[in-house]
Amino acid sequence: MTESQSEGVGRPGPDHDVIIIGAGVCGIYQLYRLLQLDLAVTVLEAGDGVGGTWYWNRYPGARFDSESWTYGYSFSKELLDEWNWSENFAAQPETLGYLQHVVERFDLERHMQFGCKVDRVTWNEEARTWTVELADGRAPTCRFLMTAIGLLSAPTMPTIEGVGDFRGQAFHTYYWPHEPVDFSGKRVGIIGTGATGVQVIGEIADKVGSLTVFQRRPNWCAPLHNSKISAQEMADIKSRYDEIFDRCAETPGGFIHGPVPERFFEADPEERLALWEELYDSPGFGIWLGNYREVLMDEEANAEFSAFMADKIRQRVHDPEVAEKLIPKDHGFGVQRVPMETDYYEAYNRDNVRLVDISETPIERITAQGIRTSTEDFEFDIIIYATGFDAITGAFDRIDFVGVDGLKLRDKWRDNPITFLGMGVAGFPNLLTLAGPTGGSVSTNFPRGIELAVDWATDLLTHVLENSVTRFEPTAEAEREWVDHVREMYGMLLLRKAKSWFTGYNSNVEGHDRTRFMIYAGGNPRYRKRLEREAEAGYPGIRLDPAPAA
Ligand code: NA7
Repeated sequence: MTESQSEGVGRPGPDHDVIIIGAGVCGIYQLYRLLQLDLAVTVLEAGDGVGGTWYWNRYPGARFDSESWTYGYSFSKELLDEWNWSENFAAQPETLGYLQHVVERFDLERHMQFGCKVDRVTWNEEARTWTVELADGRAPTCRFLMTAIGLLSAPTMPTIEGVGDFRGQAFHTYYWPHEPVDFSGKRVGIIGTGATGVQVIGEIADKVGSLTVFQRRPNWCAPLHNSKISAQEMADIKSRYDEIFDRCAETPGGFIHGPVPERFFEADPEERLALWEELYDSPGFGIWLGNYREVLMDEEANAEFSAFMADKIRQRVHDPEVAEKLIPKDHGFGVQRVPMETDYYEAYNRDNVRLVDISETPIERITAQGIRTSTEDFEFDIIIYATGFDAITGAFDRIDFVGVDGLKLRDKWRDNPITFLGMGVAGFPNLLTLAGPTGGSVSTNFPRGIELAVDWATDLLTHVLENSVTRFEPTAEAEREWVDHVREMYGMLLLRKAKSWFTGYNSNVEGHDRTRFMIYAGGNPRYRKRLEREAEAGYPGIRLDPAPAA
């Protein structure tokens, strides 16, 4: 261990070699890798426990859309062998349990500090260190700073008048209480029909007294088809892990699902229909990511598949007027994140569930008793805000990043996030933005993406240390090239037009009610090759400075 490991009172140098912000899926693995390098590392986590996304999101129905057995870490064969998933798409408590198990198994918790809300981080040019200011007044320092702060970790409440006036219980889904919420006989209102709202609605419709769904824009949802995993199936999965991870490595999204090799325009209508029926009846994201590639790239192909999905909604929802309201008209299938559902559409066939289309009758305010639209007053016991996140850059914006010469990350990213490979930022030396905007991990099956990012960051740090580099910083030119490439990749997909978190759209955040270039849309394999090329060439996009002569 280096001298700087012990908290540095009276010692030269910073308090830590590395500070990682965040103890979620990404921070846990990064910590594991850095400890192998024998570095002095601490993880600062705002929550009271590990898990990140899976620590916070405890709302009813929260579960994977990734096959569970593609979500676990791949770095340890022993871990893979000993962990049994109970369902093909595990619910939040099981995933949190898995992450807690990993932390315990590899003895990681003693390097973590909880309840640490980071307010500001400041680069000190002379010392070549970062100072990390916490809300509790402490300010540890480090040589290298890594952010593992999540892509959907800055929840946003709707900007509706009167949100604070409601006298009943109210929760944003991200801040769901740790204690069980009693729904029986309760009048519940929910705002938001993204992936989260869709999971909540499917789960609680038969447990509440009444449920009123306030929908601004519907999404294209598809059946999850979750099921239990038997002991025998789990044994089979364990014997195939190499094959499973190889498959994930070759698909654009890091899932087992990748586009079929057949071409949409070469298939006749019967063939298309046969494939689509099969996908509709199959578990997971196959319907989105295992479809003809043209469905996500070509307007005509997309329109035809959207019509197929619209008919499915009409078949499942009994009231034709309600069915029409649930069919998106402003965007085609799959250009926004597809919510995976269990009994979602059937919920609207229940007598205790009502859909309110707030594009027709907007919400005017939240009242002490409930919600007032332009035509009606609703009374509730509980209001659920499933209103989403200031995605990807939001978690960065909530920390004051101050770089070289007082440059603020918030200002640099005001119009669009500018990074090199989604991993670093010019003007912010010795900072690695793991799972940062424009990186590949934010658009993939998350653990598959972050393992790539963490391994790359660890190799870079190893290179830095072996070459006595004390300051590294992406060049502005490398950044420009990367951002151009990111824009070019967006151009290939219809999702570039969508108003969704993929494009950084959020109507509740000033300046974010427009689309931005937020993710790397070129796919996991292409991203991996680009990262490998950079490392093999000795990091030409990053300026590597040795310690200045004394
Ligand atoms: P999303 O997908 O961003 O969905 C947020 C939902 O909330 C969406 O239906 C929004 O409608 C709605 N919303 C947001 N603000 C308002 C206001 N002010 N009034 C009415 N409705 C509003 O977030 P999720 O949490 O569902 O999912 C995020 C990701 O978490 C998901 O993709 C998974 O990867 C996990 P809009 O569509 O903007 O009209």
